[in-house]
Amino acid sequence: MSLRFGMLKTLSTPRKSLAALCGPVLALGMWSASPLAHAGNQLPIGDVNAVKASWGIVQIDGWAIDPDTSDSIPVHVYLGGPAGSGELHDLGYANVARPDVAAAYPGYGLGHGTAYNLLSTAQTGKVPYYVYAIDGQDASKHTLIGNGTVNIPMTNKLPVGSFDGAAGGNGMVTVSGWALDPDLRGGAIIPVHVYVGGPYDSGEGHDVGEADASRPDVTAAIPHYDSNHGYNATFLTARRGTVPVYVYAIDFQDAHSHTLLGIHNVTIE
Ligand SMILES: [Ca+2]
Ligand SMILES: [Ca+2]
Repeated sequence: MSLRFGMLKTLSTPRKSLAALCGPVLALGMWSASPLAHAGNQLPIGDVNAVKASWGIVQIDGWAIDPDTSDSIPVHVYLGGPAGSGELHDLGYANVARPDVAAAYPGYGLGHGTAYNLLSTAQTGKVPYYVYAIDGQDASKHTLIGNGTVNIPMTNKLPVGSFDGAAGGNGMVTVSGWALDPDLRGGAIIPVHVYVGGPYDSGEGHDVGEADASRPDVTAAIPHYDSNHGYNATFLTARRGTVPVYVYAIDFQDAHSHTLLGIHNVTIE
């Protein structure tokens, strides 16, 4: 059985043009109720608060409000150039709670942040980015709420971690340890695959899920990876006798890459 490597589901790379995403212009009478009465269409406001990048990934945090409505509005990001020439990433609606923005713009509600969406890109090096908030009433109109240059690393960092312990039982194996991808700080978690009786090309494969169990010692020892990165799994096996157990951590960006975290021998009855 081989490792079940596949494309990462959480990454997406929309390629549609800005124009293709623009809907029909709404008539004035269809506008949503406005917190601030105003005669004409007002263009969105917003800001980009932080930009992060690792190999293959850009993350942008910001907010956007259309002054004409308390509804959330879409945000588009272009990498490599402005709208029309760059690589489009549709962040969807900026609807993540941003209490600071809500406090600064009372009457518009809480949900106007973009959070750190994962934008998958093949671009590397110093890459220009442009962030647009799309008007809530006229999708052909937008506001550039931030732009600059993000430095996208040229190389992928492979997972790190540990295979701390293993135990055999009556037709069962238990493994424990921790794993994380150094490219992704914060809450990103990665899968762990275990092979009994040999490495991934000859052993019996088990996908034991993502390393998301509590490991306060790891959290304390490795700053900025402040999430749960432990794994602790017990599973059935057909193998018997004293056999080696291999544990692999699967890379976050590239599911074809992995790190062998360790090998332990167990005895299975
Ligand atoms: Ca508007
Ligand atoms: Ca990585």
